[in-house]
This record gives sequence, C-alpha cells and structure tokens, in this order.
Amino acid sequence: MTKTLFVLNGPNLNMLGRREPGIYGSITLSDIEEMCRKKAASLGWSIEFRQSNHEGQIIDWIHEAGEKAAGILINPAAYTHTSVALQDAVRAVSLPVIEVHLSNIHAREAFRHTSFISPAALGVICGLGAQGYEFAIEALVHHLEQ
Ligand code: CA2
Repeated sequence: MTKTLFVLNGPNLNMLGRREPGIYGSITLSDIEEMCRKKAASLGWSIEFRQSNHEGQIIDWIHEAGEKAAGILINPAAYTHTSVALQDAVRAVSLPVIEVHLSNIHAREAFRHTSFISPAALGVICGLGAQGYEFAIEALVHHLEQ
C-alpha cells in the first residue's frame, strides 16, 4: 500500500491568514501544509497538499488520489454545502475520506449546516482549527494501518 495521503482544499482557502481572522484565525494555508507534512512524516507517511478554487479540478484530484493515495483529507470549503459532484467523486473512489473544517459549521449560518460530503465520508472534524487537519491525518493513518 502506498503511504501517501492527499490533502485537498477548496475555494478561497488560499486567502487564509489574509482576511477574516475573526473566523479562521491568522494561520495561512502554507502553515497548515507544513503542519500536515510534519504530522504525516512523524507517522511515516507523506502527503500531497493541494488547493483549488475550481470544482472540476478538485474532482480530478479526487480521481487521481484514487490511483495514487491510500486516503484523502478534504476541506471542500463552500463546495461542502453545494456540490453533489464532489459527493459523487468521493463515492467513486474506494478510499477513506475525512472531511475537515476549520470552523464549526454547525454554529454558523443555517446554509453551512448541510454537507453533501459527510454522507460519503469516513468521518468529519470541524471547529478545531488547523489542529483538525492533524487529527484527521492521525485518524486516516490509524484507520489504514489497523
Ligand atoms: O471552516 C471551514 O474550513 C470552511 O470549510 C471554510 C469555508 C466555508 O465556506 C465553509 O462553510 C467552512 C470558507 C473558506 C474561505 O476561507 C477564507 C479565508 C480567509 C478569507 C476569506 C475566506
């Protein structure tokens, strides 16, 4: 089994640390990438970390992960609440997928309470900030190695 995880990030997450620090904190996406890389390395795994503002690109990466990775951590950002196509892509690959959100989507606007991804995910982590990415990597590795 390949010891690579894909970490996929959806639209506007490239703006982290530059706007809305009240909701998402001052951490940047490159800080999160570094945290993920270190966490994975400490467990003997590697990551492919990507971000896109385009739905089709994320779908292509989920398919690519199906060929090259053992599991997927995804923060689909706003596509969480809109994208049947992303749910279909997650269902189309036979990989464990953990959905992560920096903020607690259930404590925010009603339209964020619904996720199209959660029904197809192994698990969901939200509201724990960037640490949620580390927890998800630990959980994926635990799931894959047990
Ligand atoms: O809490 C999360 O991680 C979200 O996935 C973030 C999405 C939001 O649409 C989801 O409901 C919850 C938004 C990501 C946009 O991030 C920004 C960062 C800085 C400035 C503006 C947007």
